[in-house]
Amino acid sequence: MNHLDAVRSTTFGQLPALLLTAPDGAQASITLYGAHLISWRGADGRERLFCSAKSALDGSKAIRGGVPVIFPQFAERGAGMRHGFARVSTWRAIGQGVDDGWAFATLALAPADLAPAHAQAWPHGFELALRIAIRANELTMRFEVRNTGAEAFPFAAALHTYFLVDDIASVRIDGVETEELAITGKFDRVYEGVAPRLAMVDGGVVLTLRQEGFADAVVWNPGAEDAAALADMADEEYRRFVCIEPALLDAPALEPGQRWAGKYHVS
Ligand code: TA6
Repeated sequence: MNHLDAVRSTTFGQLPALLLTAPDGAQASITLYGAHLISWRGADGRERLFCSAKSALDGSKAIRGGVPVIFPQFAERGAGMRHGFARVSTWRAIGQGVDDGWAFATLALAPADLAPAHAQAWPHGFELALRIAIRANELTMRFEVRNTGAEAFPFAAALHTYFLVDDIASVRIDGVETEELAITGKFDRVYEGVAPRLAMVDGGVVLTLRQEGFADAVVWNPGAEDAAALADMADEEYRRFVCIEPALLDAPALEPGQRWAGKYHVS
């Protein structure tokens, strides 16, 4: 494969997107809207990310599935918009290519990229960079936050990953609790200070999840009732995913000129 074919411009729904293809055949799609990793297939050809059949794919609402980037606020833990503006802003592609067999793309977001209402509501100087790379059956994401302004700002960050599973009833998660965790209904829990290595077991598939810089993790599945109440999720779709999210929920304020970076590796 020609390296020029490693990253192609495409569309996902109505959204401009990048299609990454590693030399070994691993593939990923990333929309500029949200810098949202929407599909990831390892070299084994298996899709690993869930995306709802009812998700908006036109930029009118955050995508329901894939890996929403949560910044600068997690959920309703703050006075700003729920889960922050990063997932509903259009990022810029600033780098792409192949490095040591990894196909990668880097996307960036700064205040000038924001809708005026978002920039007004969060008036800080910042630069975000998200680098997504794939090779074989591995995915890495590196999320960097830089304070380019004159004042410190508090922030939270998360990669709200929706893993595609065969059946939520048979999923087991290792590393968040003292015993293996099974999801038997609606589940929404924040784990502060988690082990840097977690595992998700779904039938015969074991995904190893490693995080660095992200001190916390969140596990979520809406269960039948909450899923039915979500306009952008089909009633039975809650069976097909679990969100396991590397997160940083109580970071110290980022001082002017400082940067924070979190890494996530799935294999
Ligand atoms: O990460 C878990 C969570 O905060 C849940 O409480 C749940 O509602 C989910 O995120 C989805 O949030 P959203 O704003 O995308 O509907």
